[in-house]
Amino acid sequence: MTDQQAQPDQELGPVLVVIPTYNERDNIGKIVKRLHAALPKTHVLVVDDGSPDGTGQLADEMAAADERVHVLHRTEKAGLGAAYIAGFNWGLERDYGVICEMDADGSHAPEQLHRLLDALPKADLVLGSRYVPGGSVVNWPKHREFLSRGGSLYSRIALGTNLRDMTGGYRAFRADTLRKLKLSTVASAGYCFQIDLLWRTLELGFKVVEVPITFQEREFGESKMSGNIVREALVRVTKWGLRRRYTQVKGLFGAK
Ligand SMILES: Nc1nc2c(ncn2[C@@H]2O[C@H](COP(=O)(O)OP(=O)(O)O)[C@@H](O)[C@H]2O)c(=O)[nH]1
Ligand SMILES: [Mg+2]
Repeated sequence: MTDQQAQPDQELGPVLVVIPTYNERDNIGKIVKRLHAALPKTHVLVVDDGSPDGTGQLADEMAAADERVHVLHRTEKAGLGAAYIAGFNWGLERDYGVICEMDADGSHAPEQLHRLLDALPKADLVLGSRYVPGGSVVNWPKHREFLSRGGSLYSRIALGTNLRDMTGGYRAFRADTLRKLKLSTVASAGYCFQIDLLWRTLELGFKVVEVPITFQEREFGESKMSGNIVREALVRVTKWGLRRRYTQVKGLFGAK
């Protein structure tokens, strides 16, 4: 199937891709252009946290010239998680049937979005996965890959799932899945936001499917990844894991 054909519109409704940005002026134009070359009907929502480099203004210019592009301006850098929640809520207030996550920096190839969308009719959430057969990481420093693989492995064991890439940010949700996740109670900010949403989805019994993607490290601009983001994930995942074990043990002894 070609990229142009891959549109689940008829089945699931129009597709919105939410792209959070902080200082992505050199990237945002390119990524939206590539997305529309691959999947012309897709709408984009850029969620910009007042980027000092003028990403927000550039996005406004793009939106003025193209009705498929929308922009949500937020006043200060409040983390990836908060930006996505605001973007999801914007999409859920409109008639999108599918809402996707994608980084602005080119790490997630728009040409591969159809892989996620093609799998969505048989799933409630599709994860673009670096760590299933066919998936890969290109140009990432070894320590980043180690951290990412380690984070997924730890989450997999703590939360008892068989998913390989739990921290990735290339995803396609059915809007109906997102509606059930109680987004207003999500407090995770960084990487942990991805694990948090996934864990909520699994706990509700939704079907999650992984499809292979090629993750490419950014060429322009800087990563916003930090030690705090890693610590937040470690603490929260451990807490969810312990709670899960506690519930299991309680169940074994028939306690209420
Ligand atoms: N709106 C917003 N976007 C952010 C924030 N932090 C990161 N992003 C965006 O989230 C995406 C992934 O961030 P990035 O720094 O590339 O993280 P990395 O890929 O893990 O190194 C990029 O599009 C960033 O511009 C934030 O605080 N607010
Ligand atoms: Mg990146």
